[in-house]
Amino acid sequence: MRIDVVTIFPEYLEPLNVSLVGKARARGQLDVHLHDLRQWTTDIHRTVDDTPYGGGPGMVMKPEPWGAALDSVLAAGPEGEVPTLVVPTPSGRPFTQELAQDLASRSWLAFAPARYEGIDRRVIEEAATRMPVVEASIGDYVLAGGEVAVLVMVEAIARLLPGVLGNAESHRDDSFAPGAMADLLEGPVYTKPAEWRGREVPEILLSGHHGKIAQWRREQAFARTLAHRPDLVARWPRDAFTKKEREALSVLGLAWDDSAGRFRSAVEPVEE
Ligand code: 6GU
Repeated sequence: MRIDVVTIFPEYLEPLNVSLVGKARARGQLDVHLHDLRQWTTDIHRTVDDTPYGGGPGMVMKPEPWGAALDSVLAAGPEGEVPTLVVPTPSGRPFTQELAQDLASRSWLAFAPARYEGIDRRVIEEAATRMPVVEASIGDYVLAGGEVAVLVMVEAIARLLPGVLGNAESHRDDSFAPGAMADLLEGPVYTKPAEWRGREVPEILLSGHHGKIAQWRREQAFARTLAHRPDLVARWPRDAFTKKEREALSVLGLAWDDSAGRFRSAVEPVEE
């Protein structure tokens, strides 16, 4: 996969040289190109922002440098191909595991992280006439700029590329991976020693009963999801659970509500 990033802070992307992503680059699985947006400015001050039309606080990134940057990135890539342009912004669609998988299936991504109040809208509109554009947010909080969001997205995408994770099974059980564990948070994990500071590893994990261990892990995942993400509980389909698992859910106070068409707490209503 080829990745281009255009930013006024290329040094902010240094972590792309480290760990999983750094190794994927060294192995040639990821071809990352960083570009300083200011190289496409034409004035002596290398200006990338200006005041917003209509008034209001902050500054807006000017269209001309971004337009020239995207032209240049397009021209530098494989003949006849266009990248998918990813624009990190708190007003984008949620960056989910599903979106990470979609983006991981593409051969070329270009990231356009903004500083200030954002990029002049016409840049995104004009780019969309030439290439697929995805505006995405990594969560319900506001960062000072999109660079950290690029790091988050690139790491989530890179670990899904074939051959990047050591063990091909490693993302099978990820929280949010589609399949058996969809919409279920992962439960607790343990390693040696079996006793540490007076605390013992749950006995079931030492039992060698693989069926019972799998069942226990599922129940731990149910409890963790209920505690931390009741919104995910409301997405569980009834038929995703065996009779035995529905018993475990009822111990947690969760029962299928036929009129609501979802599981809900018999004790406290599940938050919307
Ligand atoms: Cl993608 N950018 C910024 N600036 N803030 C964010 C974000 C992105 N996602 C959540 N907050």
